[in-house]
Amino acid sequence: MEKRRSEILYVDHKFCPGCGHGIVNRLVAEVLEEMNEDKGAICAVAVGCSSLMPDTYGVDIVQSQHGRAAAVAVGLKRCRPDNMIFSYQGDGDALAIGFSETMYAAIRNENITVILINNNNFGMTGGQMSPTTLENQRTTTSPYGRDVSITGNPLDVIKLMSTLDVAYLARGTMTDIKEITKTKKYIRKAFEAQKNKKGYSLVEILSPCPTNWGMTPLNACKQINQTVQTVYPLGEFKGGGK
Ligand SMILES: Cc1ncc(C[n+]2csc(CCOP(=O)(O)OP(=O)(O)O)c2C)c(N)n1
Ligand code: SF4
Repeated sequence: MEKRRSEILYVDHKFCPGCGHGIVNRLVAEVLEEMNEDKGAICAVAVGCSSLMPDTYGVDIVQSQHGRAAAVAVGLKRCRPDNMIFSYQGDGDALAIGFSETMYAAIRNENITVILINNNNFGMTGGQMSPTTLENQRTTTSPYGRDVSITGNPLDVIKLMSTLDVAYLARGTMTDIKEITKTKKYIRKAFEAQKNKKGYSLVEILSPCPTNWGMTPLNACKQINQTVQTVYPLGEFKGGGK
């Protein structure tokens, strides 16, 4: 059978088996192609597993310093206002060291799109606790489970940004076909907001990291469905009208 694949994805991705990044890469590629924006799209990545993209993803990509992808995307958009500009970041990258860049791009309602992969940990470096790690979740730096009396509560960035004057906020996941379809719709709406010059758009995607969660891919998806999404609810939170 003929293998259907977006032109942007010109070689196989390098993520671990069962990782959510690969599926999200595909969704972003499909949306850009369907919107005829694939040729001029420019992506900013920083560190984390998203930094594996430049080898496999066929749009121009700027490799930024840790956490700085949103600021780099803002610079790109201001120089190239007619190009589709997005950052593609993990939660450790965007919400730990890059928190300031992430928030200030939203506070200024910059006309960029942020694709945020929330896998509840710093994946590439071995599964350390990140701002989004769940209460009691074991990681390599919280071996007895995250103690929120010491670390504060898990960070819900969409809740935080909901108070801001931004164009579009949504949270999806990719645990089954129904959710993948919805998440693709969210990504499309986020890029449409940018195209219509409405301002800042962010789609957070709850994503499994079977390698660091120590789970099979199927159990990692179950963990998202049964636990993660009770802390980080799915849906559109701003700008969700047609
Ligand atoms: C300035 C700097 N600090 C720390 C690191 C180490 N580092 C590389 S990847 C990473 C974690 C990224 O985690 P996340 O953004 O959640 O992405 P994931 O790998 O989980 O997709 C860290 C801390 C670095 N490369 N540069
Ligand atoms: S370490 Fe986790 S996030 Fe990174 S590629 Fe592997 S499964 Fe995906």
